[in-house]
Amino acid sequence: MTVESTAPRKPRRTSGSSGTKRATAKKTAAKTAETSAQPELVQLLTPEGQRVEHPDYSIDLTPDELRGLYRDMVLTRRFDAEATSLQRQGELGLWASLLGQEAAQIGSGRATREDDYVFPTYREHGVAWCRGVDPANLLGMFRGVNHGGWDPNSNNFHLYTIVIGSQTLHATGYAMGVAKDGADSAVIAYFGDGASSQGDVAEAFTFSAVYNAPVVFFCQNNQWAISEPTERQTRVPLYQRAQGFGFPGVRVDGNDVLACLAVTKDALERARRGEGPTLVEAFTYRMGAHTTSDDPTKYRADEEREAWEAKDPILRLRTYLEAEGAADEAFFTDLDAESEALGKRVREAVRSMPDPDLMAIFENVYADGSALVDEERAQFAAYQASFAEEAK
Ligand SMILES: Cc1ncc(C[n+]2csc(CCOP(=O)(O)OP(=O)(O)O)c2C)c(N)n1
Ligand SMILES: [Mg+2]
Repeated sequence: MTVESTAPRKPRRTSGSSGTKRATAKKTAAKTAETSAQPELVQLLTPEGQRVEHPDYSIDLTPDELRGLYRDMVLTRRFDAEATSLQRQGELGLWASLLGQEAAQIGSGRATREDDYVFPTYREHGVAWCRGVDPANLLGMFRGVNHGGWDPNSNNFHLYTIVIGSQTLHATGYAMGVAKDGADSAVIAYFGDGASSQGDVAEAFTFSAVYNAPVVFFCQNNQWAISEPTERQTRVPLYQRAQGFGFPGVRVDGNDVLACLAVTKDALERARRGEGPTLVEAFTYRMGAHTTSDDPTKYRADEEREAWEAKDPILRLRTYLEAEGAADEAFFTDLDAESEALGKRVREAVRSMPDPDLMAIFENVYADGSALVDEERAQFAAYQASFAEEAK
């Protein structure tokens, strides 16, 4: 693939746009649907669950592998719903739902190899699942009982990063290190459409291009950065940004798990071959609120969400599985039971998370200790002890 490959490609068959069915929907909804019928969008499974071919990307999966992707998406959605409920029940302080982005995350996550390294934002619950991070461990930070919840090196999955876009720089530096080590693994950095406006992301693009770093920039364009729409971030489709930095960009249907898998695999292999970075823009939609603290009805029309419901990533794969006879009723019934068991396990795990030792906040600040931290520790210990004295 060359820089020229960012030019629009014509798929052999394009999907029918759900936008045409909703001609009466409000302007925002019509606009969103319209953008999905783009010739440059890589798609292998239409919103109607129909398999289509693409001249540059192909994929041939066994029924078992297809069922595996479906299972990943269903369990991730179930876990995510449980986390939202736990926040509403007061068990978590906050939750950032991935609802609607399951295909982008499972497709790209399953494209990674065990020795690749992943740098997520705070919404990559599906990618975490693919990397083998226990879903319950994702919740400690959102409950406020730890600063992360897992050892990044156990699964090559970095801690969640809230500082928008900064992980693209961490990923670039890490990838430059991978190249210096002569390893043939790759690095993938996740970020959002809003993050694309951050200086950090521009710097990461520049450095990775100039140093030919083995990194894939995976942008989930979910159309919103809290209440700001993508048109406030860019005048050109985001994938085209890469061209100015001198590496390829590709836009993939982010609600098509097969296309996300194929495109990300291709980009990771390119990185492993020493051909440098790729920007993948997964064109998707944030179906829920930004976080549980947000109310999207204040800034976007219901019709927009409804238009995207017709492109649901899980439903389209189910339709395909059923049409192909690749999954029977027992598979779906068993998966329902597995989902419920996962919800229960996560619920119980969160409720039994021990409160942290408050003094632990002073640990791991300096390797050799510090007089200032010692003083603050002593002050805090005295402050805590004052409550015990008051109670006497
Ligand atoms: C440097 C920085 N600026 C601002 C924020 C506040 N903030 C948190 S999420 C967010 C929007 C991010 O949008 P996007 O990159 O599209 O990701 P999404 O939440 O849609 O997945 C902002 C501005 C932050 N966390 N960090
Ligand atoms: Mg966004």
